[in-house]
Amino acid sequence: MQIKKTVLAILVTALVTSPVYASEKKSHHSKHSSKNMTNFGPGDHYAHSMKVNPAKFIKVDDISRAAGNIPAPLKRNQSKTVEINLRAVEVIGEIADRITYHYWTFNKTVPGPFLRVREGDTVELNLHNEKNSTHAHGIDLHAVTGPGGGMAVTKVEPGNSKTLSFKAKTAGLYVYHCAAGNAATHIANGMYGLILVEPKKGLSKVDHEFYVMQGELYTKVRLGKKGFQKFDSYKMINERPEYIVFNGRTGALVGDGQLQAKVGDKIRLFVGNAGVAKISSFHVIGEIFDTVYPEAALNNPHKNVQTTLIPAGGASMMEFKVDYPGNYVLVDHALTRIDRGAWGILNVTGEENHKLYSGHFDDDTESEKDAHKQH
Ligand SMILES: [Cu+2]
Repeated sequence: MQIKKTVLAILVTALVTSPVYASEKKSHHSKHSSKNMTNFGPGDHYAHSMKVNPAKFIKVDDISRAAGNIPAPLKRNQSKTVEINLRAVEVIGEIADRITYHYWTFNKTVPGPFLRVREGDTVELNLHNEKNSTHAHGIDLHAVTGPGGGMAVTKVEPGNSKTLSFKAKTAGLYVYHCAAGNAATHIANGMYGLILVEPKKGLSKVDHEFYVMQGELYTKVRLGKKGFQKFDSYKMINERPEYIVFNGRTGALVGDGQLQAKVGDKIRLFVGNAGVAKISSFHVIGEIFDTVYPEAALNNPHKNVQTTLIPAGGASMMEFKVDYPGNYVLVDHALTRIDRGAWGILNVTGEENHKLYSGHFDDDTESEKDAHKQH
């Protein structure tokens, strides 16, 4: 018993005096948080409040990344070395009309760029952290095998750059995110995206591919309140987001941002969930997914699925043909979340097939009304 206690004491002492652990704790406490609160994670303390002067950051017109903004399928038959340049940029963007937020981003949008490489490629990823950033940033890509998924070699201070080299050895669709400091805080503030490692034989041909990513925003003041919103770390640790959104803000995939297709088109959705807390029950109202690659594992597709789970820090791939014109609403089917922003529109144009679907349509469907209101 005595021996066990001694071993435990040595372990605890080693942990507390470990240089990395000690320095992170110290720098964080001095900057941001109360010393009275206990936390048990290996990263910085979650308690985080900082004075932000919005005037010190660039204001972006649109924080969201367009769903169609995806590199084309790769046509190569060989592996190569791919260079990727990312910038950690803190900006002011709008969660909704006149509701602004200090977003932390990769390349000034949420989600960050859709990265596309081929199985077997060597990726050289350069990460630059802008000079005016308030924090060190870094990147953990779930496509990487190795400590921190890249984070162990990419923690970069403002004004500096770092390079990570990795072999994309396993095909799949993966989340990437910043994991510096308190990782959850950096994700909640917008630092996430998807990387597709295309299998050597490529993916099947489709007419449209779309990039959708669910995320959460933890603002101090309640949903809908106008003005500049501060981050609330207590709401984050209590897993109570005010906003749950697709592609960075409310209404990102509505109006000009809606997904567009024609009757007969085959669609592929790449859907990621940044979390940081909630599991997404992803569904498209009025559609059935012909094929789902659950958790984006490419080898075991499921057929004819209505709703698919996307874990926090996970992704899924869905394929389906659109058969009838109209608006199809993308949702997290934990449906109260649509009022927090988690919805978008897939608009399909073309001929009606009354054998497939008929009845008297409302002049203005609910979803269209909402689309106009948002826009
Ligand atoms: Cu970060």
